[in-house]
Amino acid sequence: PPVIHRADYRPPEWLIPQIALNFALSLDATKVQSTLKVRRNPAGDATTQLRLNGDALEAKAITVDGHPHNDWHMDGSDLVIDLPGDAHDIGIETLIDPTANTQLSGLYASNGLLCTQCEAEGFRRITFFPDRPDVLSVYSVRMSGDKAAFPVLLSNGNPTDSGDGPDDTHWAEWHDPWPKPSYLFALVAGDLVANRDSFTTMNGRKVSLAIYVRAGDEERTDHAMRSLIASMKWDEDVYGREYDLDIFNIVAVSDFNAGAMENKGLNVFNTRYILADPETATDGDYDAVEGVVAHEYFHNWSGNRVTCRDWFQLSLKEGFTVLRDQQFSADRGSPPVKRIEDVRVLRAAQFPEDSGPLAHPIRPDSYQEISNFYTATVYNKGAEVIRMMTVLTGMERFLKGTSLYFDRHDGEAATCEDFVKAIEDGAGIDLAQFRRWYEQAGTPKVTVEMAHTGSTVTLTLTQTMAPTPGQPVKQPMVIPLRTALFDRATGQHHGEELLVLDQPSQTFTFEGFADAPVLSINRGFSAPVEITAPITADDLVFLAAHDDDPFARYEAMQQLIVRHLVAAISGTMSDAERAAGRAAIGDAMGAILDDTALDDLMRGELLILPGEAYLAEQLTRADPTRIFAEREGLKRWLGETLKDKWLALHDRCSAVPYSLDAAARGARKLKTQALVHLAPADPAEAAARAKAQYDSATNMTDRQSALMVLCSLSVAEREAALADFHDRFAGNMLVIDKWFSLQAGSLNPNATEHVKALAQHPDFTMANPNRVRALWMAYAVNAQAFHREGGEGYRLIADLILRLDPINANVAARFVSSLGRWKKVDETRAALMRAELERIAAAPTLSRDVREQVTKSLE
Ligand code: B3K
Ligand code: ZN
Repeated sequence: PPVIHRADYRPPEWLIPQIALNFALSLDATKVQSTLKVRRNPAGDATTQLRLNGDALEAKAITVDGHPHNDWHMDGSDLVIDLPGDAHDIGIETLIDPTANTQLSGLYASNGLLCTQCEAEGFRRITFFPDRPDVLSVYSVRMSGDKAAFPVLLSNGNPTDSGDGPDDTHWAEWHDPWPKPSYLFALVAGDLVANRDSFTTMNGRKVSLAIYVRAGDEERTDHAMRSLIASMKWDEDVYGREYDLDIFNIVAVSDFNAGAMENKGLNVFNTRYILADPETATDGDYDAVEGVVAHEYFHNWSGNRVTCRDWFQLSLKEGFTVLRDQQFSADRGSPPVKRIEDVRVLRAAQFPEDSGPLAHPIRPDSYQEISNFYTATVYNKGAEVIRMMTVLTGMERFLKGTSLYFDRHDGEAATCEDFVKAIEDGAGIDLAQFRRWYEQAGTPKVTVEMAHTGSTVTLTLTQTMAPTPGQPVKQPMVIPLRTALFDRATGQHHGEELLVLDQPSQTFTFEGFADAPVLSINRGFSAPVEITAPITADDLVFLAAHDDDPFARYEAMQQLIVRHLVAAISGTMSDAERAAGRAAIGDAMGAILDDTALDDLMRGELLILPGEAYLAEQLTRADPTRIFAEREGLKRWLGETLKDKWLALHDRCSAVPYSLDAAARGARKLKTQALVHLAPADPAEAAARAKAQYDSATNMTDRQSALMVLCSLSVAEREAALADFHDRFAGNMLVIDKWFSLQAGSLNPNATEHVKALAQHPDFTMANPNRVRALWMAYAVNAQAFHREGGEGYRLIADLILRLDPINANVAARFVSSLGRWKKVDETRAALMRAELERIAAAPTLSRDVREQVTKSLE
C-alpha cells in the first residue's frame, strides 16, 4: 500500500463551497444523490481534472451543470472527472447497502437504525467527494424514508423543513450554516426517543439539547445530559467558547468503532459513553461518560470551528481536546486524583507505544492507513505536550494563546504549527526548541545527580532518548520539571521551582541547605518523561507520607514499589533485600491506611500497585509471567501483613451508603482495594466478603468489584455469582460486556479456557466492536493469560485478527500491537509472537489497516 508523507501536502485543486445531499433511505439500498458546487482553488495546482475519493462505491449517473457527462473514469476507487471551466455544478448518484457495511465506516445499520461515521475517511463510502479535512463546505441534507422504520431523521445544523411523502414515507431537510469538512458530516435515521433539556449561552442564545436513545434507555441519560450542560458552561467560563447553533443533538448507538464522534451539532456516541445509572454503571463509567461527553462537546471549537489541514495534524484537535476534557474533569472532581488517573493511562498505554515498533511523533511524518494513528500518542501524549505549555506559561498566559488561536484560525483548517505559533504570540513565549515534541517520538529519560557541599545543593540533570523507528538520533528536548527540596528535619521544602532542562546536560544550584535534602522532582508530572534520581527507599517513604504535592506522594509510592519489583523480577535480589524492600512498602502502605488527613479517593490511588505494562517498560526484556508472579507475590504479602487493616477498611467502607459524592466513591474504591489485597492472602475470607458484597450490592461498582474478586478465585461462589450476574442483566449488552471482560481479564489461572468457551457463547458476536473488545481486548492485556507458556494466547489473538479483519479492519488492527511487543519479552516467547505476526502477514488478503501494523511490528 502507498505511504502518504506529511511533506507531500498540496492544497486542494478544487474547493466545494456547497454540497446538497439527498438520501432515499433504506436499510439495504440507500440512494444518495449528491450535488456539488465546485470552484477551482486559486491556491491549488492547475489541472483539468477533478478527483473525487470513493471507497467501495459505484458511480451511477454523473451530470455536469445539469447535463449527463461522459468524460470521467475510475482511477482505482477514485472518480476522476474532466472539467473544462473554473466553476461547475456536479451531480452524482450512488447506491449503498448499509446492512452489508460491517466496517461501521460510512453509512451503516445498527439494530434497525441508520447512522454514519465519517472520520477519518468514511464519507467516501457514502458518495464521491474530495474527502480531506481542508475542503470545507456548507451542507444541505434531505432525507426521506419509511415513517415507521425511521420516525426520527437527524443531520447536522438546524432542521429547516419536513413533511409527509407517498406510501407511508416522510422527509426532513437540515441545513448546517457552518462550513465543515466531510469527516464532520452525520446522518441518523431510526426509532429513537429523546431526553430533552436546554442551555442558555453567555450571550443569551437558548440552545435546545437532546440525547436520542432507544426506547427504555432514556432513564439512563440524565448523567450525560448534566455532563453536557456542565461542559457548555465550563467552555464559556474557562476558554471563553460559546456554542454556535440553536440545537445540539447526541445519538447513542450500540455498534460503534470508537467511543464517540464530534459531528457538527450531531454527536454520535457509543452507548457505553452515554448510558449510566447506579445499577448498571460503575463510578469509572460515570467518569468516562462525563469525560467523553465533554470531549466531544469541546471539539465544537477545537476540531470543528478550527479543524485540521490534513490528518498528520490530528493531534491539533485531539491532543488539545484531551487536555481540555482532562482540565474539565479535574475541575468537576478531585484535581490530583484526576491527574494520577491520566498519568496511569499514559504510562500503561502510551509509554509502551513510544518504546515499541509502532512509535510515532504526536505529529506523524507518514502513514499508510490513518485509522491506525488514533493512538495514545496522538491523544494522550498530545495532551501532555500542550499541558507542558501551560506549565511553562501559566494558565492565564496560555489562555491568551488559545484565544488568539481560535480568533486567528476560526473557520480554517489549521496545522500544529499554527497552534504553537498562536501560543507563542498570545502567551509571549519562545517555543522554537519545544517544537521537537511534535517531531520526535520516544519518551525522554532524565537522570538526576545530586551533590551537597557546605550549604549548596547541586543537581545535574541529563537527558537521553532511545532511537525509534526512522529516528536513530535524537535532539535534546525542552523538559519542564517542577521541583522541590525537602528538609528531612522539618518535613518542609524551600519553595517549588520550575527547572527547565533544554540541554543534553545541565546543572542547577540551590543555597541554604545545612543537610542534604530529599528531592521531589517532576511534581504533578509536569513533563511526560522517565526520571532516574538518587532518592533512597527511605526518602521515598518520607515523600509518600509528607510531600505536599499529592501527585508526588503517589509517585513516591509507585517508585518505591517499582524499584522493589524490578529488582525482584530481574533476579538480583537476596532474601534479606526482599524482606527489607517489602517491609518498607508495608510500612508506607500501613501509614497511608492510617492517615486520617487523607480523603478516601486519594487513599485509593496511593494503594494501587503499579501496573504490569508499566513494570515491563522498566525492564529491557522480561518474562511476563515473572512480572505477574512478583507483583502478585507482593500483593499477597501485603494482604497478609496488613490483613487487619484491610479488614477494618472493608468494614468501615461497607457502612458508607451509596451516593455519587467523593466520599462515597472513595469508600467504594477502597472496598475494592481491600478485597484485591485480601484475595491472594486469605481466599476464603475474601470470597466470603466478596459474596456478601455482591449479594447486598445496590450499585454496579460494588457488584462488579466483588464479582471480579470472585472471578479470580477458584471457589464455589465464583460460578454462582457469574450465573447470577448474567441472568440479572440478560439483554443489557453494556453490562454483559462487563461479564465478558471480567472473565477474560481475570487473574484466574483458567482464564484462557474461559475465554475460548465465551467466544462460543450466544451473547458473543464478532459484528459488535464493544463485544469484541470486551472479550478479546481484556484477554490481550491479561498478561498471565496472553503470555501463557506455549503461545496459545498469541495464537488466539492472531486467529481473532484474521477472522475479524474482513469484518471490521479498524478494530482488528487494534489487536496487532499486543503481538508487536515481542522485543520486550524473553526469546522463547518472542519467537512465538513473531511466528503469529508472520502467519498474519502471509494471509492472502489483508486490510491496509492490519497490513501496516503487522509489517511495522515485524521490522
Ligand atoms: N474524533 C473521533 C475519533 C473517530 C475515530 C476514527 N477512527 C472521536 C474523538 O476523538 O473525539
Ligand atoms: Zn477527540
